[in-house]
Amino acid sequence: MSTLTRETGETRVRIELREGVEPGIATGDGFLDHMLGTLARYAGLPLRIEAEGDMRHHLVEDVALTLGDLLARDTPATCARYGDALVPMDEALVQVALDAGGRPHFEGRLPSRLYEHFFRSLAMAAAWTLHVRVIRGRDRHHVVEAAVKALGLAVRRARRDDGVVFSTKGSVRMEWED
Ligand SMILES: [Mn+2]
Repeated sequence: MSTLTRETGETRVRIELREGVEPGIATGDGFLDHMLGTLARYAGLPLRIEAEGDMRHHLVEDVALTLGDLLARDTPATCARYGDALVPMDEALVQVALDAGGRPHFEGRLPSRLYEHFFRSLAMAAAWTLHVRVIRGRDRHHVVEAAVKALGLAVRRARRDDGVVFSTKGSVRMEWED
C-alpha cells in the first residue's frame, strides 16, 4: 500500500495506490481528470487522486510529480523494466517507449506545452527514461489522449513483476529511509 501527500503553497495533492482502493480522480480540472483516469485504466493502477491548486499549470505539474514519486517507490526491483506501446486514436498515432530502470530522461514533443510538461515531470519524478513519438495527429485532445493511453500500456508492461532483476549490472538496489 502506498499513499503520498504533497503540499506546497500552490497545491495540495494526495494519491493512494492500493489494491481494492475505491478508484476516483478529483483534481477540479476536467481534462486532467480524464487523462489521469485514462492512465490509471490503461496502466492497470488502482488509483485514488485528490488534488487542488491555485493554477492549472501548478496542478498538472504537481500531480505528475507526486504520481511519479509514488510510482518510483512502488515499482518492484524485479519488474520487467521495459514497456512500449503504439496507440492510434482516430487521426492520431503515438508511440511510447519506457525504461523504468532508474534513469530519468525525457524525449518528445507534444502539441500541448502543459502536457509535454506533465510527461517530463512524471518521467523525472518516477526516474523513467521516457520517449514519446507523435507520429501523426491534428486534434490536440486526440494526440495527448493517445500519448496517455500509450504511456499507460507501457507502464503496465514495464511494472509487471518478472521475479528477476533485469540489468547487466546483476542487481540494482535503492532503498528509501524514513
Ligand atoms: Mn477524450
